[in-house]
Amino acid sequence: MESPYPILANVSQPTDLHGLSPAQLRGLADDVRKAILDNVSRTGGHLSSNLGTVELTVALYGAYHVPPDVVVWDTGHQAYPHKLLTGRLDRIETLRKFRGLSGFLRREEHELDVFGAGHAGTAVSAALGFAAARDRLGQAHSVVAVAGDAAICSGMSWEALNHGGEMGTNITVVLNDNRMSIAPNVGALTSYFTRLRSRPLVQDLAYRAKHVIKRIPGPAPRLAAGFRHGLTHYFAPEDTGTIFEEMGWEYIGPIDGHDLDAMLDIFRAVRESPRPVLVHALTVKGKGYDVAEADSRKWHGVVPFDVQSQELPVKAGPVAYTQVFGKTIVELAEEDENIVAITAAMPDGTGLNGFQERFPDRIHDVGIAEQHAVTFAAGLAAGGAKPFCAIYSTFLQRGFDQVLHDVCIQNLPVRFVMDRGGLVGDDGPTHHGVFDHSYLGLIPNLVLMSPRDATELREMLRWMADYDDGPTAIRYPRGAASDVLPESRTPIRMGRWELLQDQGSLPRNVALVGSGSTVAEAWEAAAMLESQGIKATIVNARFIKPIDTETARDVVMRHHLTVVVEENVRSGGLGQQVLDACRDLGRSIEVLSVPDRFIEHGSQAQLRSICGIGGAEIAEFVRTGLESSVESRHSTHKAL
Ligand SMILES: Cc1ncc(C[n+]2csc(CCOP(=O)(O)OP(=O)(O)O)c2C)c(N)n1
Repeated sequence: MESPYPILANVSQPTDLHGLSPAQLRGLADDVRKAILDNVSRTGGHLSSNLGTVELTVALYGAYHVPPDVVVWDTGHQAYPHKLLTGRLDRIETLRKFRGLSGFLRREEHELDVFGAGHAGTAVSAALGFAAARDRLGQAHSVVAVAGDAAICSGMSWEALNHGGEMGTNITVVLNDNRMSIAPNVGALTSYFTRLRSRPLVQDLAYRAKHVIKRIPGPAPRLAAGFRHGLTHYFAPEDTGTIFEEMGWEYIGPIDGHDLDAMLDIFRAVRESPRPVLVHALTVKGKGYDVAEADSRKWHGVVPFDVQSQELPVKAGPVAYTQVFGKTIVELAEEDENIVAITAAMPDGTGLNGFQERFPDRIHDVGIAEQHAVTFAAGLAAGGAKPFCAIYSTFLQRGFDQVLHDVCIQNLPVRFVMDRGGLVGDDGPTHHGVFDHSYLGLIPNLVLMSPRDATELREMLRWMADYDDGPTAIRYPRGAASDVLPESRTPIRMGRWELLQDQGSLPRNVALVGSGSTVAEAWEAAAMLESQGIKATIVNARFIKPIDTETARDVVMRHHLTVVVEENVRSGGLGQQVLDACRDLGRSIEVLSVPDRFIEHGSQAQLRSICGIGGAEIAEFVRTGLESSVESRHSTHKAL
């Protein structure tokens, strides 16, 4: 049967593109776009960004010689065309599924995923590293970084542009400018890019450019000499010194990032440059799929959908933590005009979009700039405002020193709100928030909490809003807030846990200590154990820092076995704190946590199960643990 993607089906590596005619390359781009749409509609994933990079990727691989040339993709969420052009068409239907293709780039997945990503703003730095290694090893290939207009605004990209302009070696940065982050891009640089966009397109000069290039006699060396005099000179009439040129980069652009022929010409020329070049390509997010072009924000990351109906399924089911935060922060801000919110390019993902609509002058979207977001929040707090800084757990890792140095040493009341704490599911290892118990738990002054359900999140946020004595943080998981837990609840008090169910100290009883999502898992485990005659005391460790030492010691003392369950790595986590606090009690304490390795992508339930922290796994662990401890008590008696 003929493939629905006839040209793409015959491409297994980028150099295969070199044998294709311009018309075939255009056909290939159509195949790639169709393959993305067909497959993402079945698997879910990042749609709009990938529809926008189709021609750009075909042009890069048509012009560069990959390998040995190197292409580094920033973030990696826009690299599905790269996956398709590097022989992964037959596996694209496994995208983001357990043991299937990653939604980002991974060195383990393919040799041409030369540099893994998931967090934004790393490509220019990494590509410069490749270029410096090439120069050191006396090699001659070209190096490219592709970065979006939001990623390029991140601090790290500018640190790299600063460095690269001085290094002055062969490297091309392709600025993939679609004017969008996930939400519309923000900041002064974005306005600057808009001004650059208004220049005449390079294509309008293509005729002249071609003639200029043709007039430079001889092949590459002569062409390179041309570059030494400044390529911009040949391509752009208004070489009035863009910010990039001032920093030592040639600037080529703007260029229509969907004009395959023009891009092929430009990339072929730029490949030879002995100096750093930035190519400014204008693309359209969602290109080729009307609804995604019209609303790329909605279609940035999607669940499976029907291509024909052009509609995303409406989410049903229990309320998500993100929505609970979004609603509560608006209520709190109605009551206290000092409250301001900060997001690092994620107003939708963090749930701050409602706040943005209601209080447009009280939200600061700082762009992909988590480090700045944290220190900016510290300044706001020092200046007397009440900042709520909402950053996913995984992205706050970027701001670790800022949390420690700017917020916590000065004991400033910044409120951190971290969505996606724990295993996030299909985004995989770059996005799991399984380190925050550890990286925040080790910092003095910081109070860290995690809610067991939606109601507790609301109460914690209220408690946090009233707490002015120092920095606070709440972490909660991706997805629906659990509803399996008892409705009765105790008020939040600093550093105090909640005893959800107390079964007393009979020999076959066990104590389960959970925090956040693992309280529900412990609850489920308790129900399973009950049917096997094992009763479980359940503790809601709502404060991860400081822990409730009194309750921990009391519970551990009264139970033959205490199991702490946390959706975080073991090192530096809640379990280790409990072990430290109860070491002298001579009781058994076990810790179930995320193991010391990077966890793959898959569904959250699958991953919890693999990590041994799902309800069924907790129950099984307790059952075998109790049996073996009873057996060992028997054998000790026998030996005596
Ligand atoms: C450090 C970090 N912060 C936030 C994100 C979440 N994020 C993923 S893609 C994206 C927008 C990227 O926009 P851009 O670089 O312009 O690429 P485009 O999707 O428009 O192609 C954001 C904010 C991230 N991946 N990394």
